Amino acid sequence: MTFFRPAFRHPDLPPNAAGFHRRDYEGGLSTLCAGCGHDSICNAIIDACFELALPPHRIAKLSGIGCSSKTPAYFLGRSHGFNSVHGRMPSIATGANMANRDLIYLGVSGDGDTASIGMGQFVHAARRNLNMTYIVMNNGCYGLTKGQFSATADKGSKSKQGNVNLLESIDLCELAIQLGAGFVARSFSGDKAQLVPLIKAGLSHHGLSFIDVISPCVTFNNNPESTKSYHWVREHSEATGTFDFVPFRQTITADYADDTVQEVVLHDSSVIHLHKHPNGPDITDRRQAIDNLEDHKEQGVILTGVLYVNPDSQDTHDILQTSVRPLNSLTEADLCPGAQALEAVNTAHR
Ligand SMILES: Cc1ncc(C[n+]2csc(CCOP(=O)(O)OP(=O)(O)O)c2C)c(N)n1
Ligand code: SF4
Repeated sequence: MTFFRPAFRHPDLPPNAAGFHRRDYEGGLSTLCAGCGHDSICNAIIDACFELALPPHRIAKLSGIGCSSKTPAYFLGRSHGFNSVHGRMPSIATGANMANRDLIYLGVSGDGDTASIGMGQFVHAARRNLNMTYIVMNNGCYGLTKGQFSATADKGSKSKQGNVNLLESIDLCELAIQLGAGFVARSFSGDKAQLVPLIKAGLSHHGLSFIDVISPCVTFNNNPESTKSYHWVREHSEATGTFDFVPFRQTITADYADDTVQEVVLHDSSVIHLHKHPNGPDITDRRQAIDNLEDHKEQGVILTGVLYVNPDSQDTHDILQTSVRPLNSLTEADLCPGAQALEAVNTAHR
């Protein structure tokens, strides 16, 4: 069930560069458990889209099934939306993206929705470097079906009932980097200062922007022995560095010491500034990004921030040279170019 917000808005609140107010990016009132990390991620999505001044009608939000996949009801109420079958969000996003590359695609999913039933779908979205932002609200359990361990639950972590997870966990960020996603990041739902610029950078990136957000399930998995709890993440996380995202419209005025800042220019000329530790790994190097994740894992530390960016990322459209125009705008003349063109194609294959 979705509850609607009252239409009232404070008259003095400033609009963004496109003339929209924050209210234009909100959705219905949340019905998730009070304190659920997923609600904080929804607020970060609203802030990111408002600050980037994205026209709401240009965004398509997609999801699967789960508490996390219910959340598109709580943000971007004026955008297009599609709530798909469990684990199938990437296929729907792929089809929509192929039919119309003009929309901005934002997929949200859970760790069950992506790493269990939807794994076969996720890996292909990553390897095709589909042009979309893909957010996983990762609580290490199936919240909607009462807290069973998911495939991202760390080995040895404990559920609220005291059960120990005996199986290895899947690191979705490492997998996304290996498979070809152009932008990969990890954050924590309780860290809005990091999460909002990460989502903004993801939305500005050309190709698959995968953002794994640790998002505690307060009802079934928020005990101190769960590695996806508020307590654990606050005690055991380390950021790749402080991070700024500068959209291409803004003049870059910051002046940083060269040896501690890594600058990455994205496809649309937006810039990521990573204030990293001196001699820290290069986030544009796939191999170093994976090693960095593994090194931190060995020390029992969750690495957050931008983990990998490919500034020369080529998305599915670039690779397959798909139609530049939305398919529904193609005419019969575009689709049926005539006998001469057919003859030329046939000759080319003889
Ligand atoms: C085909 C199918 N199998 C199983 C289910 C039952 N089911 C609903 S949500 C869910 C898991 C959700 O977990 P996750 O994606 O991590 O989201 P969360 O609720 O934790 O946010 C399952 C197994 C279903 N709806 N459809
Ligand atoms: S069951 Fe867990 S994941 Fe679902 S709404 Fe409640 S706290 Fe959030």
